[in-house]
Amino acid sequence: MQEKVSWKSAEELPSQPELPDPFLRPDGKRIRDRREWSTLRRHWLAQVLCYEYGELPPQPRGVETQQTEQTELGDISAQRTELRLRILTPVPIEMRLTLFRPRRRGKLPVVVNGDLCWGELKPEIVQEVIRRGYALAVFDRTQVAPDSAERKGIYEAYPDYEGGRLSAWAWAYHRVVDYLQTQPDIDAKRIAITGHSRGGKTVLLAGATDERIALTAPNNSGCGGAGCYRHQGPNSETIKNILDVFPYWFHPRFQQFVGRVDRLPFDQHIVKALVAPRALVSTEALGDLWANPEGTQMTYLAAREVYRFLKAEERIGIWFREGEHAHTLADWQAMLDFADWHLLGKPPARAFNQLAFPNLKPIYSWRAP
Ligand code: GTR
Repeated sequence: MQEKVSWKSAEELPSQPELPDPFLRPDGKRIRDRREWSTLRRHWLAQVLCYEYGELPPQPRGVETQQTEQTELGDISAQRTELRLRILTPVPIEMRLTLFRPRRRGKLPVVVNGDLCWGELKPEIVQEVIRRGYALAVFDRTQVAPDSAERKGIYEAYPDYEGGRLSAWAWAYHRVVDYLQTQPDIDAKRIAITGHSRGGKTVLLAGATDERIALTAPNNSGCGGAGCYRHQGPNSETIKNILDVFPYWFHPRFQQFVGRVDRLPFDQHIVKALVAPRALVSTEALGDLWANPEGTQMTYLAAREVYRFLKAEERIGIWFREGEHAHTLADWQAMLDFADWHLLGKPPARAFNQLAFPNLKPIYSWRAP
């Protein structure tokens, strides 16, 4: 059940220059017992949706599918299926989905990516996912809501809908999960989602809001994603920067935190903590300063306190590479190593707790109880 927030304006909210303590209940007491987390999690979820992204659209009546084409990919021993999803909202929404399945026995773990709006995935990425035994579902999130202020798609289905594009796109991921769960050859307990940049922000939100997702992997997601608002590394994107250009990605209520980030009741470490104890890895690029790699390390360390509290410390990871803003094969390989470890039970192929900024001081004084 979704909690309702009687929201306050930024002036009424207390100033919190430190990262807010995720273990602090609204009544001012800190939780001590793991069993108390699920109630507190619901509180944080409601806060995050209320002040930042807006609620996700309502559940549709269902999702219908139509298969349009099937091809054998002999070279990589896989099958490619083209589908059309028809999402049964008051005005139905059509979305294209491409599903690659490796030719293997048994139920398949699957990776979902909604960035088809930027073009097909490179063949070497598809090949790598397949080679490791995962199915791959690729779709275009902008078919649910365009990446502009235009109120098309979901906004025609629900004309009063107030959530921003990130919420609408996260909802699109959930509809792909609805479909995958009906597929007998897909392992519904091993669904991973990944996306880049604005697609990475989407993925973090989608993972935070749907417990059917086993692994959440935002790439270079920065501001509005895995980056911290209260710690901005050099030349990183601020709330003002992002809202000047992309106000429609967020709920209009977020605007009031421009220049008043200390009034925001949470920060992005809490969005990460909503995923806990499910697996979460963010892949980052050291040359992508706009996406705030320093601030992403900050949210990793802070959210790890929640994972530690839930006895799942290893299930949150971070991985940095050299280079610029992109979703490279190296990022996919890091994500797949994390998936092999946490979804398939293989020994970890690399470390996911290595800090790029070992001297960065935490901007919070609390720790896991
Ligand atoms: C930028 C935006 C970033 C990031 C990026 C992208 O213009 O400021 O937050 O989302 O676009 O999606 O590539």
